[in-house]
Amino acid sequence: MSGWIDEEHRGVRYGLAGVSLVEETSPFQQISVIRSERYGRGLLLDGCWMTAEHQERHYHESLVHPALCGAEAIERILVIGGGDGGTARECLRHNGVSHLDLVEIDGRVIELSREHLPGIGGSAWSDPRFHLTVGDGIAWVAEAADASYDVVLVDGSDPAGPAEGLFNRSFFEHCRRILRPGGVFATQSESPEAFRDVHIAIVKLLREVFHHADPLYGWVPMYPSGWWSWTFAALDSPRYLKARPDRAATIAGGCEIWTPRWQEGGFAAMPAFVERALQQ
Ligand code: SPD
Repeated sequence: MSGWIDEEHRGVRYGLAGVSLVEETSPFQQISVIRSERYGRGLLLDGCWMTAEHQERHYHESLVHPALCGAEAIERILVIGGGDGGTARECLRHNGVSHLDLVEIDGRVIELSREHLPGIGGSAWSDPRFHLTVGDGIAWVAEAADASYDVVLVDGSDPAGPAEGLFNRSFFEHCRRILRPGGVFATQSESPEAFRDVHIAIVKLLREVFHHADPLYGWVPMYPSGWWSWTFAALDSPRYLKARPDRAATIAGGCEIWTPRWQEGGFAAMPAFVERALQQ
């Protein structure tokens, strides 16, 4: 069926012209794969845009590189969610990564992404450093040993349905506990426009749980409002704010969006209403 495929959010539609390729219900959610005219193949979960071939870099480069260019070490990485493989792909471009665990709750998201959107995970799926678990990320962090990861990245969907538990204090406290000294935590933190209160609540909570937490602002064109955020946190210093030149040099040439300068601008671009809300 060809036509408009929309995410509807609070009386606004965010849509692409295209055709539906797959509609199925997994034990966790409704999964849709589409082919759009503008951005290639795309994935929606429960009717919300997750990714699309020709714009996924806005999201994945923004989540990954400030964390991996800021952490003291990047040997062991944990990705919670991220079943399309894009976050793992960007992490594995860093030579210093020797082990990456990806824990995705919905095995069908992985299978359908590999079948219909193979370029998003790219070579990550066959990389010997990549270790896939289909399971509950919340249980994984609760059971992981203290100080067992250098970087923890949460690539979940919106805080409803299976992703709801990825945004609360207990989950964030476990993420803090399993980080090694000098480690960095990062999560997608919703839109400051379309999910204003949720965005502010995530940043406030991360500032309570970690000593340092700061949102970076960028764009994901098909997400509600297009204006998006990722929040980075650390215990020892806001080490994610500035990219280490050695790490940046190895990945910048292959990025479409991310550069050290773009990153600094993204952290500086906090809108006034968020700044005021965080001061209260
Ligand atoms: N509103 C959409 C938030 C989705 C975040 N995760 C996207 C998955 C891309 N790997």
